[in-house]
Amino acid sequence: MDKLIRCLILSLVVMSASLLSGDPVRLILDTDMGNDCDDALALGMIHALENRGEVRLLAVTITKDNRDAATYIDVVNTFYGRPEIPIGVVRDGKTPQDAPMLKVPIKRRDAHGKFVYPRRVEGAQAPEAVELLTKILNEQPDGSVTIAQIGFSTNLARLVATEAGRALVAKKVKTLYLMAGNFQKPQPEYNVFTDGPAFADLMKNWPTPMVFSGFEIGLVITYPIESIERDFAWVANHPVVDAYKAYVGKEEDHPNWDSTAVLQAIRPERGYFNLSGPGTVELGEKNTTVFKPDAEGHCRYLVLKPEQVGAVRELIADLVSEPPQRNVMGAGVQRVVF
Ligand SMILES: [Ca+2]
Repeated sequence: MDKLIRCLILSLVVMSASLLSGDPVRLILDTDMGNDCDDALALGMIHALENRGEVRLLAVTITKDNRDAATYIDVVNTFYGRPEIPIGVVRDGKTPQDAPMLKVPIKRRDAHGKFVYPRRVEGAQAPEAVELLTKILNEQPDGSVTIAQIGFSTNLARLVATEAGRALVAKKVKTLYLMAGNFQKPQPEYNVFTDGPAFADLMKNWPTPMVFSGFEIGLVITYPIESIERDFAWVANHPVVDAYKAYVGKEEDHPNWDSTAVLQAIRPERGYFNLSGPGTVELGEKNTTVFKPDAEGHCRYLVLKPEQVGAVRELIADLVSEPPQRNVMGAGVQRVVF
């Protein structure tokens, strides 16, 4: 009998351990949606991985100061059956310009005058990003949150500008993944130079580990145009495809910087990339990123594994083009009947 009870206890322990390791990554996405279609690809990929129970998207915060960005993100979340995901917007932020990759899908109407892509909120109604980040982090268990920053550092630098903000991040955030910088050449990278002071502040104040996907990674891991043309045949209209076409404007593969940072954030243990040793990152001359090896440093950057490039490229394309599990009809799109 004793043996049986011990066996039962052991299997319960094993079961709970496996449940624990299978817990979805609690993710916040901070994006400059609208400045390049790779943010839209990354958001589509997150939803596909959430369908598989690998991630839970807690919130999306935006550093592009244009309200269409929030509307478009809500359109995509609604398309994937998750209109409840909170969205926060930057105040007095960078790049307020309108963007066709946002305008085209959010304005599209069908023959009856209805939106092709329903949405829950218009951007103007969304709360301020740092307030939302503070609220969401406070609600999460300690040490449980992953953040992926795939735009400028405006919001996250503001979050850790105060002692209270730094303490909250230190308590709640496991790792920050960033698409930022260039770790191959001393060249300025868009996400860094668009808000250089915010990047410098973030590097000074962020209290937990950071993993960078530099410009050189997404430049090689492109999104294949064949996928845009062939892999979405299951649906008549798709907001990520609309964004890709409106942004790229021609039939070609497009660098996919943001999805690489997000993939590593959700699947850090799968060996898609090598990791540099530890070090520090700071803002260099002319908005370059300077990495200094340091055993005490809490920054690392992704290094390409040449033998994995093809596999990662296909994996991301398969995930982005994966059909949503629910609410496809509710999202006002037509499923192709085979
Ligand atoms: Ca971006």
